[in-house]
Amino acid sequence: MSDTKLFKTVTWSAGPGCHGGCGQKLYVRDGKVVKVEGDEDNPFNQGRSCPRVLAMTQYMYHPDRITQPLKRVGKRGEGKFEPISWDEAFDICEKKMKIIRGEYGAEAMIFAQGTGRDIGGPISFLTYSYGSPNWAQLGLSGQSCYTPRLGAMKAVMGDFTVTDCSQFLEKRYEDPAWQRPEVIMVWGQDPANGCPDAFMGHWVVDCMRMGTKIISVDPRQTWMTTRAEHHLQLRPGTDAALALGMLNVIINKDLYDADFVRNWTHGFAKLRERVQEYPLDKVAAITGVPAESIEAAATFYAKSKPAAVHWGVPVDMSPEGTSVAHAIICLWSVTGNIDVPGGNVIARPSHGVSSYPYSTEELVELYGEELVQKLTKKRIGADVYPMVKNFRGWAQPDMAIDQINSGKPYPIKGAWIQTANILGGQAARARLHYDALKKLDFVVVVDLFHNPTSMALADIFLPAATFAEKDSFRAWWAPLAVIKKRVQVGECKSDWEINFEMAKRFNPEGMQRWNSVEDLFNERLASSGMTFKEIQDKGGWVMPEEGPCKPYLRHERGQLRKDGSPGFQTESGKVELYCTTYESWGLDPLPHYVEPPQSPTATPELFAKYPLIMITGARSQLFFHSEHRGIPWLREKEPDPLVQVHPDTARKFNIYDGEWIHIKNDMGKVKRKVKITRKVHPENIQTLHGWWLPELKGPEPDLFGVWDYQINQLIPGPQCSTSGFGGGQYKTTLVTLEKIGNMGENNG
Ligand SMILES: Nc1nc2c(c(=O)[nH]1)N[C@H]1C(S)=C(S)[C@@H](COP(=O)(O)OP(=O)(O)OC[C@H]3O[C@@H](n4cnc5c(=O)[nH]c(N)nc54)[C@H](O)[C@@H]3O)O[C@H]1N2
Ligand SMILES: Nc1nc2c(c(=O)[nH]1)N[C@H]1C(S)=C(S)[C@@H](COP(=O)(O)OP(=O)(O)OC[C@H]3O[C@@H](n4cnc5c(=O)[nH]c(N)nc54)[C@H](O)[C@@H]3O)O[C@H]1N2
Ligand SMILES: [Mo]
Repeated sequence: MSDTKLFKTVTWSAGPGCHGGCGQKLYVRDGKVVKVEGDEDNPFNQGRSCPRVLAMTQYMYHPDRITQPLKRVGKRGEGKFEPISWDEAFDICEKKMKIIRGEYGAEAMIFAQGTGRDIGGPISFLTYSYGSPNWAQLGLSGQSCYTPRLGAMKAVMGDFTVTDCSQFLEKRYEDPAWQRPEVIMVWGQDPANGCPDAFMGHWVVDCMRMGTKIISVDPRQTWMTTRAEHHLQLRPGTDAALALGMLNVIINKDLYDADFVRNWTHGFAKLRERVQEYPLDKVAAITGVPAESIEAAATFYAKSKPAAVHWGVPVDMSPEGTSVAHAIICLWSVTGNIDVPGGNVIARPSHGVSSYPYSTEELVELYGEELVQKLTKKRIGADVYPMVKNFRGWAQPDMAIDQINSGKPYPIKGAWIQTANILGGQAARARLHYDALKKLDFVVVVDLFHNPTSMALADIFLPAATFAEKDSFRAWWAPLAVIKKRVQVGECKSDWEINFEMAKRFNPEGMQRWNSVEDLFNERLASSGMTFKEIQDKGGWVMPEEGPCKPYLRHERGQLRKDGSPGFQTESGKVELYCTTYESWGLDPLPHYVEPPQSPTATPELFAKYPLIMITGARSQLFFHSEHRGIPWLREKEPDPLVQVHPDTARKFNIYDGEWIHIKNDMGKVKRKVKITRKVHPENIQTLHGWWLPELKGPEPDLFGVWDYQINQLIPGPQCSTSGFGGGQYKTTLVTLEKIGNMGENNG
């Protein structure tokens, strides 16, 4: 392979489709990537890759990949598209979107993204350049992914934290400043499968190898739970009750860190009062976890030093997700595990660079108070929900789709959909989204492959680049890294390039500041003191330097607050167990439990009809949400959409392993193949979301089989959280199982 060149870069986004920032080595021959391997020199992944990265060559050069801009020529949904040039595509988008802006105002365009890949930067840039307030993760009911946890952390402690697996230190586990967590409480997460939120799941496994013990909070059995010291197998959606029960034990048995509580927290007495409402017998009845197990796990967590909590998206998807997150924050706060080595360490983006403006505060830094205030006035949901107004500059997704339907208080006429498969995996109430989005005047989809969303809705399809084909940067959380373009596939362009060009057309005056995308990168990288090129020359990534972006004990050293005094970045300077920010937003200032909207006790009649609680979307390493079903190396490992059913439940429903059945509720029915397993509780079933079959017909009515296999047709809405963020019902929907009857070849 003498003519093969090796390049290093960092993954993020298209390809593996991930939150991670793994260093990868690309082997390039004749302008094509022929192999990808993990970069052992990169401190993030230390040489490791996931199956989806290893299948990159099949992804990049897939025969179905769209490599030229497309224009719809038949009726919408008919599947007739014709290739056009980029100039023509940009011209059409400009013209149509200017008509909408002229007739209805910029707010009539909604800019929809999916999960946090490398998209927050480019899509917010385009949304704000166009002048719309409506940037949204459209369809993600309750914005139930990380936002509730982030909002809660910001309100309660002024900063975000993550489990400390030494990821902020270049020498990693070898660095003497780091200490191994004695315990990691893995709460509603399956780290090794998902690697969510810029955290590499195998770091937990590394710690386990070195001796870390696990407490696992999960309604299922997983690789992690079977290796845990304590497995709390709770009823889905009852996490707040469990956390409050654990706090009850820790506070009443004096297992908390009295010094930390005295010096650094606010409202402990009120929290103590609140947890008295959650005695263990009551909590056991709610959660289904025996009182002795809760007491033992709480005691074990509190007595282990240092200890960390590592949490996942079920926290957000619990009813009142922001309150669940608050309760868990109280756990790590009263035990004094904040920003200590091996605890929940404060996570600031490396070098203060924002590659993805999470919070309103960051938007203000990028776009100025005036613009952000002006847009907030019209943002969907900002007048109703405190978190939408104050924490994150996203439109409230459940209200957004209802507004697209009703046209009130103002009409929505167009959608720019970039990195989101709304109909194929993101949206709860999938049918409602289909009906509503069909009514729009103009829809652009920016993606790499056709999917049910693009097939049903796109007027223009713009082909996006994978990570190997683009320049970008990331600082979520460490290291600060640049992604460097190595190859070109067809005419594909990066999301940054596409949005930069469109932004020029919508805001030519504002765009005079930058001649190129790289100019814009350099401006955003300015706080690092380095340019894109300079970071590239240093090898592509740099670790945090001494200061607010590097651990430990920054609250003691006065590195967190803008005024330079010791403490946390909150009103009181303390961790607000009693949260005055929540109070000022009209929310309960103390954590509390709310029963899921559908449940055996909340809706007994519904439960009589639909006696199983359906958990959806426990992640698989093979697929990222609705992606990768067409990648041979990945699909062959899991060819069919499965539903996990306990043997007792299978007996009750008279179904056998491998049988095709319907999962059903009042919203519809969806096909699944039965996988009998003790990994689920007899009262629950679990199935992966995001299923559509790229090998089936695309044009309507088929849409790649989405109406047969898309589980989100059964997920109800709207969300159920008073803050506006949290409470999508993806893990707590009531369903039943039904035999399909004579289905020919599908019937096993
Ligand atoms: N039932 C159920 N549904 C769920 C969940 C669940 O647990 N259960 N989880 C929810 C959660 S947490 C989330 S975050 C959402 C995620 O929902 P989405 O983010 O919409 O998920 P994907 O299905 O991966 O769709 C992303 C689309 O973007 C394309 N894409 C990937 N990378 C790029 C890129 O770099 N540029 C461009 N332009 N396109 C790209 C992909 O090809 C794909 O079509 O799903 C939610 N849906
Ligand atoms: N390979 C791959 N990686 C991914 C994704 C992907 O699609 N594929 N998606 C990415 C995205 S956007 C996200 S948000 C993350 C999500 O990843 P995680 O945060 O890990 O979330 P899940 O995989 O949905 O669920 C994790 C565990 O929580 C359990 N669980 C289900 N319901 C409950 C509940 O009510 N309470 C508790 N305590 N536990 C519950 C499930 O059984 C499961 O084992 O993964 C990211 N990483
Ligand atoms: Mo997510």
